[in-house]
Amino acid sequence: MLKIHVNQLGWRPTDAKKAIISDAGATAFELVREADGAIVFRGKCGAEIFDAASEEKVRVADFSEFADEGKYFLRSELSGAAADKSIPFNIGKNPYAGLCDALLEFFNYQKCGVDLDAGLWSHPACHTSLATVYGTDKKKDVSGGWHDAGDYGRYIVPAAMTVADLLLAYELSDSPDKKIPDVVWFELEWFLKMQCKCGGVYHKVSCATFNALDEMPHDEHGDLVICPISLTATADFAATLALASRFYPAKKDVLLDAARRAWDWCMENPDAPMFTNPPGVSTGGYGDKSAADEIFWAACELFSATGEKKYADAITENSICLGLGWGDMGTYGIVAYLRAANADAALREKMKSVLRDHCEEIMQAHANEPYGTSQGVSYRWGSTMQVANSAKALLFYSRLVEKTPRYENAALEHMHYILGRNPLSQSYISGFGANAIKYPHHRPTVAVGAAFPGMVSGGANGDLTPRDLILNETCAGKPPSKCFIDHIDSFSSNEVAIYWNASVFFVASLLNM
Ligand code: 9MR
Ligand code: 9MR
Ligand code: ZN
Repeated sequence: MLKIHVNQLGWRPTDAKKAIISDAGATAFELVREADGAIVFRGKCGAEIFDAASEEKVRVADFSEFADEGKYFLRSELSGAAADKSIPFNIGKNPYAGLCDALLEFFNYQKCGVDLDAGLWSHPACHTSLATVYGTDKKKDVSGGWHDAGDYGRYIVPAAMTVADLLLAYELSDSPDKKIPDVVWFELEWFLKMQCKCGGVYHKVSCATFNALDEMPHDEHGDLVICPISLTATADFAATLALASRFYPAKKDVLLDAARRAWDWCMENPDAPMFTNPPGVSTGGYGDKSAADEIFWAACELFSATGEKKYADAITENSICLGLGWGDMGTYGIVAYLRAANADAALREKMKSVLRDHCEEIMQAHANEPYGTSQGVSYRWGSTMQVANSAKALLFYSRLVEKTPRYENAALEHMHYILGRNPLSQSYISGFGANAIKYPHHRPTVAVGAAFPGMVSGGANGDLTPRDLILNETCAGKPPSKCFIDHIDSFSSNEVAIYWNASVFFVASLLNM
């Protein structure tokens, strides 16, 4: 068991560099050059800290002042045991080279409905047959879009936040050679197909049940079912297309028209029941308790895109809400409103202060978490995204309201957790880090027998989802941040998903990693 936890890619010379040693007996540490074993830096460990999420006493090994480029590892004497070593890592100008490209490349691999030319993972077009609208004999072409995750369902709700993250990453990045990723338009074309003539948007399309774990996409031949229209999918669709309309000038009218019709449907059907899988369908549900946050987001995006009064009227102090996960989307609404021309000054100030309070809460939790997170003891299905989402909130504030260096630094600390500085010394991104995930719950990975680089794993899940047998077998009784297994069967700790990739991509690209 590794006890000295580092970002397995390393650090940039001028960044703060802190490793965590999960052994209170370690009091001093050495930084050793890998090539010749020379000790290049010695330091004292910080005071003992109790980390609630791993239920361990840890110490910080801070070597920020050492900035010489090279490959190193850390070494320390542990209580009563021999010296322990960390995984070797780089100090260099760009230890994260290739990371953002790989995180984005994932969206090419997840393409549905087209021939995929991608080495080992190549396959002919999948899921191209017409789909049946549930409960009718109506057939519809809804080909295209991305497979959601390790399964081949295509769901509007999680796809909406994915598109938002990719477009906002483009918009807020200060990289000189940025460009709008082509794969986003691929997804938007699918969105357009998922709208009914009535303006409402179908919640999802998939086979009725999940297929075998070792099936390539084109080998899934079950009938495709389009699930009923939902309020959350329709509001998310309106928000996403209104947002996208400013990125694709040539398509602006098509996108805005679809977004407006979706909005009108929401206004005409405010009491539509929240989505649950209809009888016979058991793929991803993406149900919700409330659509208020999705409607708030849609109103803010449509107002930002059109400046029209009817959307402004829907935005009130009471409607302001927070959230950056597929179930709670409020912060995206704030982000849209803060960018809108002609926004109401008082409402804008209110939203800034709501976002600032939220960021301060994140910073308070962050101050108590040696691994650089702000989770408390909450590690649930998709915890890697939740870690990235806290960083995302900090970056939205810092880039849209006021440049805030301590928020920027905290966001980077969250990334160190994802890249291996965590209680398990586990890099949650395939191909990045000496101990990166290798066996994600991802059908093409299982079918081919190899994972492609740049996939973000869901991560530690202290809830021990009962149906996830392998997670229960290996992690029962463990503290929340240690409930993880790099195993193809652990769908609740080691699946991959488009919105987990997009969240991490957003943070990594804004931080120029
Ligand atoms: O593979 C499925 C995965 O994509 C879902 O996230 C997960 C949760 O609904 O379910 C997985 O399917 C499993 C099923 O629920 C239980 N039996 C094993 C399946 C994995 O092969
Ligand atoms: O990411 C979703 C997570 O927040 C939920 O707790 C979980 C159970 O409802 O579902 C996750 O989403 C899965 C979806 O239902 C099917 N495709 C794979 C998704 C990631 O595991
Ligand atoms: Zn497909």
